[in-house]
Amino acid sequence: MKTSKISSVLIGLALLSSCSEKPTPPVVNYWPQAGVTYEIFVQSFHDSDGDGIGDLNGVTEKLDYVKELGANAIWFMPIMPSPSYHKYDVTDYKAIHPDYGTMEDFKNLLVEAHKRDIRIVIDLIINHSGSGHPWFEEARKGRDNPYREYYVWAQKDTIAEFINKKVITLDSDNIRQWHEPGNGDDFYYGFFIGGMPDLNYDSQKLREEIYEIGRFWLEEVGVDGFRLDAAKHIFPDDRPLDNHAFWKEFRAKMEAIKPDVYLVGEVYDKKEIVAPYLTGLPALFNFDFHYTLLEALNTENGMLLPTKQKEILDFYQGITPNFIDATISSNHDQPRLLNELGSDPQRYKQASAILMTMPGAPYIYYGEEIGMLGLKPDENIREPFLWDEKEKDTGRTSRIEPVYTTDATVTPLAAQKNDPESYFNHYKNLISLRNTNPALAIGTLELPEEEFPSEIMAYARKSDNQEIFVIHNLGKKEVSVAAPEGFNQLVFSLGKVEQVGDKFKLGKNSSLLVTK
Ligand SMILES: [Ca+2]
Repeated sequence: MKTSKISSVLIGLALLSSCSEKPTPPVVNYWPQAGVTYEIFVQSFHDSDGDGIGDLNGVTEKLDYVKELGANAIWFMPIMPSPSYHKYDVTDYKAIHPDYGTMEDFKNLLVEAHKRDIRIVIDLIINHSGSGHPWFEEARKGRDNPYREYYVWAQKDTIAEFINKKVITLDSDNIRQWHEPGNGDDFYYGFFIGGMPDLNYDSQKLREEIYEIGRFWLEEVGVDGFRLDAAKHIFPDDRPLDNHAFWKEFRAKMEAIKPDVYLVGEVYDKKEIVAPYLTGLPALFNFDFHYTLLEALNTENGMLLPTKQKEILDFYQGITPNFIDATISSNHDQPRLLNELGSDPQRYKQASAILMTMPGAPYIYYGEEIGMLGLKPDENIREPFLWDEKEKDTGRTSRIEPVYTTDATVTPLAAQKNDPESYFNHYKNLISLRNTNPALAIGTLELPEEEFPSEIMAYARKSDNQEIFVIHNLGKKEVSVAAPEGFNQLVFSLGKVEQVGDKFKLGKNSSLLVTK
């Protein structure tokens, strides 16, 4: 336990018995059920060859860093050939983008990651291809082309009313979903943009191609799993049952190749829409968690998140007991978390303390652990990681010109490592805490029976042999609260915490974890 790290911020916890006599509990790898996954945008992470573009060898050089942070897995945003900087419009499903390196580089990365017990999950974008994919180049040639059925086509007259229909959803602000290919009267369907034509899953031939791509990466290359982009859009919104059935089939095909394959899906919606996908996609991102966390912190509404999270978990449990709740506090599509929290460092630290002490399998978006900044457009929430001061930072990438994360606004990692109060050490301590306390990793979530002031977030985490009670003061003012009887042994604290009699005084955005 991290008693030495927290002693400087703890005042007068005289009645708490000391944790120092106890042996350090073992570090357990709880992935995939409850371990931590680190999301990397390769281009902005670490450059190994001096061309300014982050690359796979650059990631390999930083695997020890990922290990030090305490993450058990990495999710790579797209690494396949694609014309865009973000690479979500794939033109070759069985290759590595040349800017990122070679297939040999990637296989070497896998070997080195696995040596360190780090699993590798890659983005697989199969809702749509890029319009530059050879399948689409062929398909657009005409109705008789053998690849025509890989995409979704409609004769112009039959979709007249849809052509200019304005559709805005949570994950797309596209205003037009039917696009003109430039020849003939047929339009093609592209949910996001014209450059991303949707693949047609009514075509058995297309399905077989996709399963073969899955086999290639799992069997020939050796990845541990996939993050499935836009999983809700395989079929249009009025065909949810076909969507659920497709993912069940996809899972069965992938498990036949690799029984322990990890599949995490992006279904950007509320729990009622998300939950039915659990039968096909055993892990799903919890976007409600992200939004509710922000709302709770920004409105100082203590029980909003635990209540919501309990509701979600109970709802999922009703669908299947075997699911992985992939919790997030930010990702590559959201403004950086520190910006979302009013650039308040203490509130920011508390957000990660909440993420890491709640149930689920938390994801950390690269750079959050050093407090990177960024607002939309998307390029600016995907800025270069700061390894060291600019003059000394040989691995810093330069393909994206930073607007928000610069040496003037964010302390580079090298300096943060030496500061026990830094964001980096805060994240590292929290992950370590989670990986050494089974209640925090795999325990149930229990809401308290006691009433607390409105700005107090309180919950218990309970595993077979351990129970931890968690209290966060989301407010700006000091609040005095009592932990349940018998919970007098300190596990962790953040901010100003003071024990007075049988109560705890918690300062602004401070947190306390106690056990019996
Ligand atoms: Ca490079």
